[in-house]
Amino acid sequence: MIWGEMPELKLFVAPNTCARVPTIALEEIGVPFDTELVRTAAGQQKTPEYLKVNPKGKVPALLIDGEPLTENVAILSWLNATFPDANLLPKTDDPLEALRQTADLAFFSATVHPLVTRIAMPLKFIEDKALSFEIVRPEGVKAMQPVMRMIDDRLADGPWWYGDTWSVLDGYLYWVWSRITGVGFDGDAFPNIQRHHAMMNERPAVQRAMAREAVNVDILKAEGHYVPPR
Ligand SMILES: N[C@@H](CCC(=O)N[C@@H](CS)C(=O)NCC(=O)O)C(=O)O
Repeated sequence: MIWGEMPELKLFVAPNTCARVPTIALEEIGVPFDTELVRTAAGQQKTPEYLKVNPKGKVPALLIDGEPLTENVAILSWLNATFPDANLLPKTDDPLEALRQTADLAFFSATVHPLVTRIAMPLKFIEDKALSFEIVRPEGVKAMQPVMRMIDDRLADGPWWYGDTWSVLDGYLYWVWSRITGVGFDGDAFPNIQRHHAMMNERPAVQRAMAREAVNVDILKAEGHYVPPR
């Protein structure tokens, strides 16, 4: 990437996945970018071709002028550093404060996301379908309660993760909440997160990100590769 020039950006995505978070971030920035659908239900993320992009076989991956960057924490941090005017994270000159923002991203990636997987994709942990829904999912729901309690309490002080200031952490929470409530997580005890979700749905960038996702859902449905949340 030549400094000062607009990089060419391509994001590898799949519907309902955490690739929604950088999609929202890119839409908030307003920079031109392409998305490439990865057919995860057909195992495309494990093909030699895709493993060259992300050897971990996961979405998202961002190609920056053809060079891959993986992991939401890194992708979102790079987008924030490259497009500072978009305020994906609150501006700060304090290195400790900047690391606290990294800690917040890592919290969603390393603590919250694995619990989402237990709730939304329990079959990843145990082959027996009945047991996965009877044991893995309820354990995930139980472990998620204090996490959502903490987030709901935090949102009592302001509509967004950082109070009055929207940030990409709100995009992360948006994806988490859609994913778990989409498979029956009871959100009644978390009114601040529900309000947060409704406010996110009003944001034009979120609507554009969801419209991009809907196009990919239609493609997968037409190909017979779409697995709806269940
Ligand atoms: N730590 C990674 C997690 C990526 C991840 O788990 N992606 C999931 C979708 S949410 C995926 O690609 N799953 C496909 C698979 O595991 O085969 C990140 O934050 O980018």
